[in-house]
Amino acid sequence: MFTLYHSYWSRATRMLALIHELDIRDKVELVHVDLKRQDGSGAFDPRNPHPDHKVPALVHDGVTITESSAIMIYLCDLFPEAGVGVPLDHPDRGPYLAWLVYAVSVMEPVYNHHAAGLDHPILRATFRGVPEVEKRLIDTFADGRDYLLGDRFTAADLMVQSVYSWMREWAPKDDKVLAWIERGAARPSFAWAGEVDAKYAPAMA
Ligand SMILES: N[C@@H](CCC(=O)N[C@@H](CS)C(=O)NCC(=O)O)C(=O)O
Repeated sequence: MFTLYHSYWSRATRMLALIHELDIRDKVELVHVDLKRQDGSGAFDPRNPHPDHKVPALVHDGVTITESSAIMIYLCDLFPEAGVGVPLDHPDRGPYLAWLVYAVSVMEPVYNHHAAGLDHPILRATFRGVPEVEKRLIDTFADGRDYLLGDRFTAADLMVQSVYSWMREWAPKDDKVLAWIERGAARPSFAWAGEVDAKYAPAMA
């Protein structure tokens, strides 16, 4: 059995979408936890097994797994029949892993630095910046492909697109990249994740 610790409008939203894509909603218990949010609201939730009190966290047979990319790779490998992951022996396995890791280890820091107004030679040397992220996406879609790896949707699309879910205005102003983001947002998994979040989110004024 799997337990997913999530919280509304967070990095766990992409994990909700993933379990819909994998068609394993009946195998995953969802536990909504409170979080300390950047607006000062919320608090650490003692039920959350994440060592830093963050989400997402997945517990599988008593083992806690953290980090969005790790959880995505783990679940996609366990449920290959859904076709959302890329198998070990497939030539796309390397690029698939690269996008999943690039999203959280480069894109998120780059946009966080951008949001915080931080620009420093060490940060640029380590992560590069927004222009490099944008160029990578624009170059990838320049050949007219529908998804990061070609003609089929994978968890890599879900992960990379999720970076723009809460920073949509920062998506590259490129028609092909924007069409790819729209394609992802039109998936039933995206709508379902939004519905789950809406059940817990405070009422909008
Ligand atoms: N690298 C982690 C980041 C997780 C993360 O920062 N989650 C945020 C929610 S978007 C959180 O739980 N924040 C609560 C806190 O910082 O205490 C991942 O991708 O899983």
